[in-house]
Amino acid sequence: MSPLRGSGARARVTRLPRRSKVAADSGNRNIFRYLDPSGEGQVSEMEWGVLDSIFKEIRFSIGEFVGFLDRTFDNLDDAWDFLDDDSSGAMDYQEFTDACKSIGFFGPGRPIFSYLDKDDEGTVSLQEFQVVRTFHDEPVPPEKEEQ
Ligand SMILES: [Ca+2]
Ligand SMILES: [Ca+2]
Repeated sequence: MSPLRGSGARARVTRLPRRSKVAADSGNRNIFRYLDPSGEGQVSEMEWGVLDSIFKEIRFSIGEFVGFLDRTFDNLDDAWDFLDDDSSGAMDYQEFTDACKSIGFFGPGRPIFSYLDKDDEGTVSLQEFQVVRTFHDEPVPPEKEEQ
């Protein structure tokens, strides 16, 4: 019997998981993966609550990170020149952690980096880095002032 017998054999198409009812938008994708390691594309409502608070925490951390950049550099272009230490046009994780140390930022580096690395390929491009500008534009929470 020929092992090649069976003309009907065809490659099995692996179906992508159905889109979760909780949409994992690009900003949340990396975090989403933490909570959905099996990749079934579903998070329960309870998990979503956890996700949401993690997400807020990461946004807060990035806000802090951007604050550090602000205090250290004149503008974000200068910050980028510093972050992309070897001027390769992208910041890898090593460059990121080195830069964090240099500016004295000891926040949660990995989640911040993962957030910035939107396409998840392991480096943050200048274009991906632009997202920090949105943290700039966020209204600063009003300080509790007398009067
Ligand atoms: Ca680089
Ligand atoms: Ca990237």
